[in-house]
Amino acid sequence: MLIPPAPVITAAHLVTYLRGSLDLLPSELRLSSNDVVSGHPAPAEWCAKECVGHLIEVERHGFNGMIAGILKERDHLQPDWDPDAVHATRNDCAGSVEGLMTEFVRLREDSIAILSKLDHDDLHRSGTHRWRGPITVGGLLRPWLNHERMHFRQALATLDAVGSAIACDLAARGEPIPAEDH
Ligand code: NI
Repeated sequence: MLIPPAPVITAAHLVTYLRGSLDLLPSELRLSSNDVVSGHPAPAEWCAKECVGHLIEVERHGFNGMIAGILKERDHLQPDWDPDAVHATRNDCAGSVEGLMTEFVRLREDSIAILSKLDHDDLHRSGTHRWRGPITVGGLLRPWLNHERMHFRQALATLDAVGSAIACDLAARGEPIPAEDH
């Protein structure tokens, strides 16, 4: 079977997608109860707030930060960072939705501003990513989009799974189900 090549992702396409989740994620999390945003579908799985915390850190270190570094200096080498240690330190589970959303919106607006200003020459500048190796600015657009889609879906699926589990639990005990948990 012939698999068609993946279409080229432009910075404008990525901006459209990042703007979409910038609108949707804060409204989804703010509309959900604290039990739902802090709940885990399974013990080893993230709550929705942790999904957003992960999006923030990978954007900060791997995409926004990487592109900003490449634009600033030749042969930029991504500073080393430990995603697991950063994730543990953030402790998003215990944090407030508002604090998390403020951080997410601020970084996301900065990312959109950076992407919106990229010109043809910028897209061909390159640096070295710790895990991906030598990469151009243009080469980071597809991985960024893929990463965003993956964890955007994960955050929404997590809210659905936890919300349904809480509603089932309340129904089983004959208790009223709050509107936002339906
Ligand atoms: Ni990830």
